[in-house]
Amino acid sequence: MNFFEANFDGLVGPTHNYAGLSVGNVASLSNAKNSSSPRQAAKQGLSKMKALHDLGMVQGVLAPQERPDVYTLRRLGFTGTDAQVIAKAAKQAPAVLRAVCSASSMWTANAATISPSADTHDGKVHFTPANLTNKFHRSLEPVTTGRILQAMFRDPAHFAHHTHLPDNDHFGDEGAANHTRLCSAYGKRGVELFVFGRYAFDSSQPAPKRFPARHTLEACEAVARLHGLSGEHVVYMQQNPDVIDQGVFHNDVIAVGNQNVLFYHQQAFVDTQNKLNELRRKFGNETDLHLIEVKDSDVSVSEAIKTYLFNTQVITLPSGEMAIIAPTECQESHAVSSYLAALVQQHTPIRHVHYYDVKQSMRNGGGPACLRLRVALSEQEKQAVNPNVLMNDALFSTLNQWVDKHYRDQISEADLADPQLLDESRSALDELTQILGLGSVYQFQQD
Ligand code: SUG
Repeated sequence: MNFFEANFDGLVGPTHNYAGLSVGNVASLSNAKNSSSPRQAAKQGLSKMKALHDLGMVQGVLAPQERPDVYTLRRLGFTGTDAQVIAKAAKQAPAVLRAVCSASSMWTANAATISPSADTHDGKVHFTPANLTNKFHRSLEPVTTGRILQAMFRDPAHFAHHTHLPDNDHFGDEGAANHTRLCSAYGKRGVELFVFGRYAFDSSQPAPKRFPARHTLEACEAVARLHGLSGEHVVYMQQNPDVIDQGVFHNDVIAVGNQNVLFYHQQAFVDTQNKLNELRRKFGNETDLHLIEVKDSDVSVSEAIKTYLFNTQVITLPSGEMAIIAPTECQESHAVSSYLAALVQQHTPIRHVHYYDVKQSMRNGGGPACLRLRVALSEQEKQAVNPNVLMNDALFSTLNQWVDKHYRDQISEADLADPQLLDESRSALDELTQILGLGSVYQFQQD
């Protein structure tokens, strides 16, 4: 049977803005309060999706969430009509209003952890939405994420959906941003590599000092249990606390993998050699495992954070060759672009590099890999996916028109207090659920 990897990219929501909400994420803090362009952001994302579709990849769209989240404002004691709730929050708690307006669900690498059917105990594809507890604005996402995933992957014969882990920092879970699957082929059982920032129940273990470690070992173990993975096919690696303290807030800012390739920075992990030996052993020798380590002397950690060299997508093209999908920031850096030009000449499966402009997202710390959720599927499982969410020429043009109709060109901090923004966002999402055939996944559609 034919197996492949599908990428589901987050469609940027109508409230995309720069609010400086993510301590530990350098770009988010340094662009705080700049004005944003939701329309441009959504179009940059759509262009990347279309480009991957045109490369012959299976590409899907993951819908954004309803923002501002007035339900959360009500839970926090703001009362009255929706417009009054927003006005009161703007006056009394502007930082809270900024948080409930974030379009952060666009970074779908953080939406969930997915284990393909070849790895799980019951032969189904398993989904666990990430609780994203470490950041208030992101902790508002998992319930709706779960609903949207269920509306996309409906068939219980193929897809198993779990509830997100308990909402507490002990089980802080950032989803697939810290999860990589290595395999000889998509349909063969793989090794699932879970990367965590700290131990929740053992404070004697190393942990970052300056910035938060958002994801715990205990969260990784819980997801592996839920998905019915065999211990012989799972590896847990700790992120180097020093790189978290330099701004590597997710592992996908310093490492990325695909099939038999793991591409990572020399400083990414703790106990690197032992752990990579475990990975080699569990991977087996059906095919060569390429562990491509980038040295400090080639690209420093700070250059990697600035350019997002590792927040690239390593994809397998229909030809069987691999390509790196990189942000234009990599092309603009001499160190990184020359590294990549040399890499594609070496004896690894990576033969091509393609650059795309996702600057609107990059300014909040979200590169090409943050914008996508990977789901390895068989042909039969793909047939069971809601077909309306799969990218093609017609959907690309419909979604571009939809963006033109509903999105503002510019948003600044003051605009977040405009009650009109909620109405605009709701009418956009209402229409989107019809385009994508999602049903009533949003709270406002259920009231
Ligand atoms: O969670 N930024 C996101 C970026 C997520 C990137 N994802 C991956 N690396 N997979 C975050 O830090 C910033 C929002 C703001 O500041 O307005 C933000 O949420």
